Amino acid sequence: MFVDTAKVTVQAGKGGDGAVSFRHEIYVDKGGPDGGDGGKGGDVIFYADGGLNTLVDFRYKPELKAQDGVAGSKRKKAGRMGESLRVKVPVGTLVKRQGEIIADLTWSGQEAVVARGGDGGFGNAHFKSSTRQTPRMAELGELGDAFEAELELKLLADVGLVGFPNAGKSTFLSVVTNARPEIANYAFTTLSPNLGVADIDDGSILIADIPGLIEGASEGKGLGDAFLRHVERTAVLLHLIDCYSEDVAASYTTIRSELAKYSPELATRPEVVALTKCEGFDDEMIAMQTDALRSVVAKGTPIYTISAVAHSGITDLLRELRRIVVQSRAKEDEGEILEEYSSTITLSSEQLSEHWEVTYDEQQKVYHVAGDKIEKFARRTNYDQFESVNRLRDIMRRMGIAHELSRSGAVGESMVQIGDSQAFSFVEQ
Ligand SMILES: Nc1nc2c(ncn2[C@@H]2O[C@H](COP(=O)(O)OP(=O)(O)OP(=O)(O)O)[C@@H](O)[C@H]2O)c(=O)[nH]1
Ligand SMILES: [Mg+2]
Repeated sequence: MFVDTAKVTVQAGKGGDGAVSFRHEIYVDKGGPDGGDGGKGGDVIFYADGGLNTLVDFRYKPELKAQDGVAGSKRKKAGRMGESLRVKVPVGTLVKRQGEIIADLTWSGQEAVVARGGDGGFGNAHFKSSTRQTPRMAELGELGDAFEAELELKLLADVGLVGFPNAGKSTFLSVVTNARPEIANYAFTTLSPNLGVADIDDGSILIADIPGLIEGASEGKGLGDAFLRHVERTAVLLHLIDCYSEDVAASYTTIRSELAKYSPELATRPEVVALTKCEGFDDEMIAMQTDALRSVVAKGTPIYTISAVAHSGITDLLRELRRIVVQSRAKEDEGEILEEYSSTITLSSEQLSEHWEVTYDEQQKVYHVAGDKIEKFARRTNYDQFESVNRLRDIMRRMGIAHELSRSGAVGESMVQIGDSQAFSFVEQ
């Protein structure tokens, strides 16, 4: 099992501002208010896609931004909604916000809104009442959610490379994938597992390269067999056998027996065998080595001859590996489908608390009001419009906040600040 991580900034769209406008009609001096509402900002939506298998793409697009909503306009015309940004992520991606899981995308097609677009502001058409015939105020659109999302993906390799040290495992990985493992002409060059994605035809497979095994690995010889856990859930094992080896049959059977000692189940995994470093051998020699192998591998196990250096035999081998991977994953899916559908998205929905609190800052001489709901109203207030600020004062009155401010000593010209919004006088001056 490997863990891939990435950090991306997600930014949902801002809501469009509401409009202030009045109907123009012939013979009517001043028509009623007809300013439309702003459109909602676009969401940032992640959806799981079975065709992706790493988060590597996110290293190159660290900022994911949805479109802003458009402001409302006259004749009660609502602003267009901002377009949501849909982002493809691999199946199995966890999305965290400050360490807390907000989405867990476990099946292909599943989606989660990870950042919500801001609501659009109401236009002045909304604020007409019997006492207010010509409202010269409109709400501002709200800012969209923005935060740094931590993505985490536990990777299951599709193909595990097994073989003696120096067999050419890391070289193979470096030739067929984007991975750049260390390669050298001595045993135990690889000390910890490497992972790479190989593209083949219209798909890709994830290949894990682990340190070489030797006889007695199961008793801790060499680097031991503990690294086999990294290939335990692969769909297929690729045995790489050095064509220069004097006894290829023994090379194969030694590795097989170490696998069986580690886990009898692993020993039943589909296998493909490949003779490596073949570019320097003639056909006769290759046929001899292949025959020797044929006598020990299970019937039906394909044997390939490849050269990583000369890039020969590679495509056919990858195709065969992919065929086995697709086949075996399809079988697994059938077994796991019920479990998958019972998974939940833990994205918390917006629930604003009505609760508020008033505090007085002696130094700044400002009354601070904190509370989810009132802060939301404050964020939507356009402080340049006195009517908008008056509406905010109204809301404070209805919520009992104004009463509390008076009790705490606020007078008409006292300054009040709600959340991080702009400060304003308690009573219109
Ligand atoms: N001639 C030839 N040499 C190769 C080929 N593939 C790998 N080698 C050489 O074989 C040596 C070992 O290669 P590695 O890829 O490091 O082998 P490994 O199996 O990863 O070895 P460990 O990490 O020690 O288990 C290096 O010197 C490679 O250059 C090949 O196709 N042809
Ligand atoms: Mg290696």
